[in-house]
Amino acid sequence: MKRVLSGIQPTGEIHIGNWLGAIVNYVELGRKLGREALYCIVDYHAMTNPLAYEKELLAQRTFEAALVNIAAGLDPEKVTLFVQSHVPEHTELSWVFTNITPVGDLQRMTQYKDKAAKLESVGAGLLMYPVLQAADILIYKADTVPVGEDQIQHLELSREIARRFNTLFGETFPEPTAYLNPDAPRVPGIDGKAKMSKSTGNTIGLLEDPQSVWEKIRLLPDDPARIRLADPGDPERSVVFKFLPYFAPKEMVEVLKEEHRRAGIGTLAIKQILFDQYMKATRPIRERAEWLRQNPEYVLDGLEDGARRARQIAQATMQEVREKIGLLRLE
Ligand code: AQP
Repeated sequence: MKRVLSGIQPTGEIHIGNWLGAIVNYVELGRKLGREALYCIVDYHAMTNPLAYEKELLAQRTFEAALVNIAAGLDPEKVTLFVQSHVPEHTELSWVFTNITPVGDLQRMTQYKDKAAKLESVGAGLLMYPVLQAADILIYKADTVPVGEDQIQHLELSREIARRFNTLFGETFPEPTAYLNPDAPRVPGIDGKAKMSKSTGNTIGLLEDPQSVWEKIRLLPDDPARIRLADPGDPERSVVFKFLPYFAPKEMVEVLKEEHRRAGIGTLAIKQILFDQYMKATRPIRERAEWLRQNPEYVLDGLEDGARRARQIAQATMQEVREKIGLLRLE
């Protein structure tokens, strides 16, 4: 059976990059492609970066990530939403994959290099991150993975791992392909440059306090050449216009670009429109999140049920893998 799978790390507040880059696709993709869909809160991945991992916060962040996904539209009765550590077969399969993955391939991963460069001591888990990710996907034999552009390189490695396993042990895994949101493959951070990312702290949260969101939007850099209200601007050089199309209708964006070019509207007024549109888009998610906070058992029951369903598939795959790699079996 063809399946969709994706994962999200409980490393901090879910942001609009996660939402637009990945979660919006989670909601519809399984139904659209007629495939079973599984979504995973990857808590073991959250341990790989010591700058983002905090023991005291991990459980709460995991719950919160599940809550936000449900609030954003994932229906735990229609898709399988679960926590990675509740299905131990992921880590078991990742060990098998570790043995068929060249260290050099892992050292070439851009995310590994970027993160390792910020650390005094690099744990082996950070290097193995894409191997565990390959196991997350392949344990369900998923062939479609809705992700942001930042995950393309890791996904290519998952394909290579699947190929290598199939060559060594016989046809077992499909080669999974990425499914990007063409409108938001890479949402920038609030500086307009680096990718928006929980661990970088350059985010606008999906459920962030409105006052704090406004403060961030208020400080978004405009075209640096536009100093006074009367100065004409170039919307291509304005970070405000990088965010506006995510929330405002196309026609509205075009009108505002034109106004910006001919200095017909002040930057603060455009920022106010961006804020209003962001609030409009996120309001239903905020309302559902509020309800879920009052009814946490809905989230927890969904996760329990999800882990049970995921485990059935994962156990069957592991059984097949154990046989193929030649382990001694007792029954
Ligand atoms: N800025 C983004 N634009 C589009 N998609 C994005 N994703 C993440 N950031 C963007 C996609 O969201 C899914 C979950 O990814 P994640 O949990 O790794 O998100 P993160 O915010 O990137 O988390 P971290 O902890 O800060 O990780 P690093 O440090 O690795 O960036 C994925 O599908 C991702 O592509």
